[in-house]
Amino acid sequence: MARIAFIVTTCHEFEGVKVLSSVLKAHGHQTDCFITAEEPHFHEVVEAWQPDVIGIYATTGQENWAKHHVNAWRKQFPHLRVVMGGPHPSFDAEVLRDGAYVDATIKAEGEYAMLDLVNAWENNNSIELIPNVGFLRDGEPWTNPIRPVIQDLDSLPFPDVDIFYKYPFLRAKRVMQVHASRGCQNSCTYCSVGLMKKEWISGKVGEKFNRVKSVDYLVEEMNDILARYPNFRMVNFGDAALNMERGWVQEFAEKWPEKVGLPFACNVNINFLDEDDIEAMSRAGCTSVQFGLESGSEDVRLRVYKKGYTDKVVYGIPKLLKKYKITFRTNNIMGSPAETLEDMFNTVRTNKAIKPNGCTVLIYRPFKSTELGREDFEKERVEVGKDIGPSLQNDSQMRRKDVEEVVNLQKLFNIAVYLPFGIPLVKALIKFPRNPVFDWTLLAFLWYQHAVVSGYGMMDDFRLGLKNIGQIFGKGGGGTHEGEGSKNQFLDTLDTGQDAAI
Ligand code: B12
Ligand code: SF4
Repeated sequence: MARIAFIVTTCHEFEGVKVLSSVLKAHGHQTDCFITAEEPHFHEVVEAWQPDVIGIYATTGQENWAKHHVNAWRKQFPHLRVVMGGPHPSFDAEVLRDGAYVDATIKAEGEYAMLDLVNAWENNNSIELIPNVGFLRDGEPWTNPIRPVIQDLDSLPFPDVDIFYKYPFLRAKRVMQVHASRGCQNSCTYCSVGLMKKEWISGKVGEKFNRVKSVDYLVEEMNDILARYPNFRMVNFGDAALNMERGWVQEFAEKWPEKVGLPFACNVNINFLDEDDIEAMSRAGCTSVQFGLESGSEDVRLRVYKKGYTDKVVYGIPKLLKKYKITFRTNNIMGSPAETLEDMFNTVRTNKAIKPNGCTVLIYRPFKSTELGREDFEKERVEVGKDIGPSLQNDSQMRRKDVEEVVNLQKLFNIAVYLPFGIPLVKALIKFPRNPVFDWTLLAFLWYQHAVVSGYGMMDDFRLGLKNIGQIFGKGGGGTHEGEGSKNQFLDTLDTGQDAAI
């Protein structure tokens, strides 16, 4: 039996970590999770738990936040092993070069790779043949071929919520985070999902990247959680799209109201949504949805981002959502190489026309794990040394003459959309240097949209924002904790729930 401590730096119940934990527990190991913002004495608390293995979850920009902690823990526990998983090491295993920090990485879905890895470490066996595992081979980072993604999500034990709900704040808040599926129907060029599909799927007939839990499994999972944590008043589905599989929402609408009965918010893929689905979702208790508009230009949306949403769909679905009294938020991208500043104002105009209840606006970030990001690096469109922290809300890494105006427009976007003379006003304002008023304007809108439109509740969302503010405006390693690379960090990801468009 090994003791595995997951460490995360965002106050959020992560589906991936929950499932890894439940699989490890089912095989006799002990696990816990430690969130920086929830532990005033984070370093000491992890140390006191005496882990054998530390598991770090990282998106790009977050990969180094735990370095100084690990260096110190290693002195206490010479046998300690450290593994990093999640989107960043799934595509970039360079972190392995610092052997004092990370011993192994895991690419793609981690449940059984992590189990094999922990077992191998425990029994002093070699890790070199374990699928999905990365390690230093002859001084160079190397990742083994991966095993197929888990086809039957119902074969997994229920996600281990206890490691997150041990924290009073997470279990007492209004909204519970749940996942009903994995994958995504789209392959947007600015998102890592496209490469996941290329690299994680072998091409065998019938192998699926988009998978759903059965409605029966989901309902049972929910009731298992609610029996122990009865305070939740609402559910937020974190999946890229709740309508991941045709027909699923219809069955869901039959069973959810009677067997669970909580209202919910979710992301939707508007290409696979018709009036019957929207009616079913409304009947099931859906109060609010989000979808990625990304650009007001159909050409950019279809040709550059490969989002697949035509103007007909973008203008048509909101009318149906309004008919069934479901509020909606759009996700929008500012500052990609495909757009001029004027194009970005066209995104404002499209939002004005379709009248969402809120607009989430993220700054384009070139990930090397995306089609568009790779092209940006190849064509030297990226200011490589510029530290923008882990978030997509703070700053731009693109080389463009109008970069400051783009970043200011992201902060003031909602003013442009919702004030009658918003566009000329914001056109004038973005010429000023970035300042705290612009940053607080962004936060105020984010707060309102989460709290009111998506139903998180004012106080919960305010507290969640404070706990997570570090990664919105933070630089360096991206952590809400004291230590190297985190001096500037205070809030993290207020954007909980805007998954589909990140
Ligand atoms: C839901 C979601 C969110 C949610 C929940 C976050 C989460 N990570 O669960 C919220 C809204 C909070 C969010 C926020 C952000 N997200 Co997000 N998000 C997603 C989304 C849509 C689904 C992720 C998911 O839940 N998958 C299902 C679960 C089961 O898989 P998983 O979490 O990846 O976990 C598996 C493996 O990664 C691995 N694993 C996970 N953790 C660990 C830990 C260890 C130790 C090991 C060994 C393995 C391991 O095993 C797990 C089980 O198989 C993806 C896009 C997509 N469709 O995949 C983007 C995605 C992950 N997000 C992304 C980004 C950029 C962000 C933000 C930085 C955006 C921002 N605010 O500026 C923040 C970062 C927050 C954070 N600290 O992680 C990027 C990451 C790209 C990259 N190269 O890093 C993605 C890939 C989308 C994209 N644009 O490409 N996000
Ligand atoms: S951006 Fe959203 S919709 Fe597009 S591929 Fe990524 S998760 Fe799917």
